[in-house]
Amino acid sequence: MADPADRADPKQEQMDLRRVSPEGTKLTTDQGIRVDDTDNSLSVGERGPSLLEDFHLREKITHFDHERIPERVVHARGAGAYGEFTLHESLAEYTTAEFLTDTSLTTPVFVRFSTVAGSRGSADTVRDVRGFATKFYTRQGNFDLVGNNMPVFFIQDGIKFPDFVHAVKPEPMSEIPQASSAHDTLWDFVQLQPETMHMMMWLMSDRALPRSFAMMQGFGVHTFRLVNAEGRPTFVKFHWKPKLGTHSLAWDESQKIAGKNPDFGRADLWERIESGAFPEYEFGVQLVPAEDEHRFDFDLLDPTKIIPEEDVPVRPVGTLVLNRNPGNFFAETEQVAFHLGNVVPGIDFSNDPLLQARLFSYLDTQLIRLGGPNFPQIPVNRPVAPVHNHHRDGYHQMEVHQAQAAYHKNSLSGGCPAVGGEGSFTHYQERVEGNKIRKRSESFADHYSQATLFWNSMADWEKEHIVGAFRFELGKCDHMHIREGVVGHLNHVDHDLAVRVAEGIGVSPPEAAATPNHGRSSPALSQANSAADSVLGRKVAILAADGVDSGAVTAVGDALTEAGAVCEVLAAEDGFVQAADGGQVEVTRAMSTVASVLYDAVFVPGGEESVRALAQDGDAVHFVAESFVHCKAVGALDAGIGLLERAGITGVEFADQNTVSDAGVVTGEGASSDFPAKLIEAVKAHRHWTRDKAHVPA
Ligand code: HDE
Repeated sequence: MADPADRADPKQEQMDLRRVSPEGTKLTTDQGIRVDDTDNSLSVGERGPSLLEDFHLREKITHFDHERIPERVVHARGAGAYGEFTLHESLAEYTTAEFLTDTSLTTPVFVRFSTVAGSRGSADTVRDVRGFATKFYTRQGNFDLVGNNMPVFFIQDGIKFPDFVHAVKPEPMSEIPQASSAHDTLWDFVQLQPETMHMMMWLMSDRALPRSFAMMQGFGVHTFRLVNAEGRPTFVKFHWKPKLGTHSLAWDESQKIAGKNPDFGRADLWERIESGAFPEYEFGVQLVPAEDEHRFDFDLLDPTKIIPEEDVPVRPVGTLVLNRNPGNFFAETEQVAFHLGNVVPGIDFSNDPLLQARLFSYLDTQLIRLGGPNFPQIPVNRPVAPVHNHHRDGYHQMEVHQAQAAYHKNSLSGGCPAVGGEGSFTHYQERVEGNKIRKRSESFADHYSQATLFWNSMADWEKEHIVGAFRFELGKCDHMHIREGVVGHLNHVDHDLAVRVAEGIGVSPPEAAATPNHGRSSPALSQANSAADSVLGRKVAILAADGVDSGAVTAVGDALTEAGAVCEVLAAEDGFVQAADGGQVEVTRAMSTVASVLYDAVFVPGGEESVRALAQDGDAVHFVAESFVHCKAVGALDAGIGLLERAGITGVEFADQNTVSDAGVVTGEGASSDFPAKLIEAVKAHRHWTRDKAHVPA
C-alpha cells in the first residue's frame, strides 16, 4: 500500500477504510450471523418467559448497556469538524516543523470546539470559555494545539486546576447550577485567588458568548518554543483569527437560546459546513527572540498574561478552513483525544507551570475516558505518519504485530524499529538549575495590571456588558462576603468598574481606588475593532402573512442570499401564504417553532393585509421588538414599517439612521430602492450595540 501521507487528503483516505454504510446489507449479530427477527425475544410459548439461550437478545442488550463512556471531566460539551491547514509564509527561520515551513503542503486537521463547565447535554450558549482544539495530522506526526477562545487562564499553576474546576462545576450537594459560573463556590474561589482577575474580566465580557464558533478567536494561551535547524529557540504564542470577525450574542439572548435551541452552536457549525459557508481562520504567531525573555513587565511563563499585539504583532502565516462534518458524532467528536504533549520536531514547551501540569493530564484522562492505552489507534486519533514501536497488547489492541522481538535493542527483527535519524524529535536542551521548592516566582505577582488593560480597551457598550455580567453573577451569590471580596479586587482593576458593580449588588461602593488605573490600553482586545464586512451564514427572518408583497420578499431575499446570508420566511402556519399579487410565497418555518433569538436580523416586507395580520399576532410583534432589543438589524418596507411602530420602535422616520436609538433600523419605500444594500450593510455590522433600547419592552 502506498504511504497514505502522499495522497491528497491522507486523513480522509485513512478514515474511509473504517467508514461503514448499511446500504444493501443484511442484519447480523456481532459474529456475522444473519438475524431472522430483531423485534421478538426467544420465549417459551407466546406468553411465556424469555430464554437465556437467545444470543441475539443478550448481545443486543449487553452492547446497549455498555454504550456510554465517561464524559470529559471538563469540556464535555462539544462539536467537531475536519478541515485543512495551508501555510502561506514559511517559518523555516524559527522552526523545523514541516507543516510550518513547507508552503506547498496542505495539512489535514480535526477541530473540536467546546464549552468548559457544562456536561455533555448542556446548552451551547452559556456564559463560558470556549475550547478550540486542533489536531494537525502532519507528515511528521500529530501536533495538537489545545487552545481556548480567551488568551489567558484562571490560574497560574496546574496544581490548582482540580480546585478551580470543583469551584466552577455545579455545587456538590445539589448539582446546581448546570453550566454556569453564577454561584457561590466559583466566586468564593475567585475572591480568594486574585490571579483569576484577568481571566474573570474576559469571562464577564462578551467573549464568553460567541455568536458562532466561526466568529471567535482561538489562542494557544501558553508561551511555547519554536526550535530551528540550528537548535535556536524562539518563544511563540499561537493565534487563530476568524475571517468573519469576532462577534457575540447578547446575554439575554444567550439565555433564551439555551431554552429555544440548546444545540445552537453545534447546529450553526454543522449548517455552515453543509451549505459551503466554511468557517475560516487565519493562523498567526507572536514571536519573541529567546534573548528578549525578560523584556516584558510580566513573565512570559505566566498564563494569566497576554503579550499585547501592539507590542509584538501577530504575524499571519496560514489559513484553516473547516470543510467536512464528521459522519458519526461518537466515533469522531467524542473519541477524539487531544494532548498538549503531541508536538512535532521544531515545536517544544516552555516552563509555564500550567502547561507542565497539562502535559500530564491529557494522556492520563484519555486512559479512563477511552478505556486503555490503545486509544491512539481509534480512527480519528491515528496519525497519517507511520507508527512503529514496541508498545504491545492492552485493551482493544487493533494491530496484529508480527515481529518475534518486542523490545529494543533486538537482533531478531533486524534491530527494527530503528531509533533516531533525520526527522527525529529532539528536546530543546535548556539549561536549568535550582533547589527543589514550592514557591511561585515574584515575576508572577501582578494580578491586576492586565485586567485593567483589558477594561481600558473596551468600548463603552462592552464595559456596560461587563458591568451587567458581574452584577448578574455576583447577584446570584448568596454570601455577601463573597460579593464584597470580589468588589475589593475589582477596585484594584478600576475604581469606576468596582463602583458600578457594587451599586447593583447591594455592596457599599469603595470610596477610592485601591490601585490607580495605569491608563494603558490595547485596541486589539476590543470586539468593536473586529472585522464586520460579511453576511456569510447570517440568518435573516422574513415575516409574512396572507397579502404579503411577494416582490419585496423576492428582491430583498435574493439580494441577501446572494451576499451569503440564509433567509427564512416565517408565518403563523407552515405551508404557503397568499401574496398580494395572487401568487404564493413558500413558508420556511412556522413562527411558533422558532424565535427571534435564532436569527441575526428581521425584515418585514410590505403588503397592507399581511402587516395588519402580523400586527395582531403577538409572536410577530414580539419577534420584531426582541430583535430590536438585542440590537439586531431590523428592516421594513412600505406598510411593513407599521409593524415596527406596533412593536414600539418609536420615531419610525428612520430614513437616515444617525440617532443612537435607531442605528441598524432600515426602512424604505418600494422594492426598487437601495433598501436591500442598506439592509445588507446593517446585517454586516453584526449588532448595533449603541442602540438605546430602553423604551422597547421585550
Ligand atoms: Fe484542559 N483539559 N486542562 N485546558 N482542555 C481537558 O482533557 C487540564 C487548560 C482544553 O475538545 C481534559 O481530553 C488541566 C488550558 C480544551 O477534547 C483534561 C489544566 C486550556 C479541552 C484537561 C487545563 C485548556 C481540554 C478533559 C490546567 C487552554 C478540550 C478531557 C493545568 C489553553 C479538548 C480531555 C477536546 C480538556 C486538563 C487547562 C484547553 C482533564 C489539568 C489552559 C480545549 O485533561
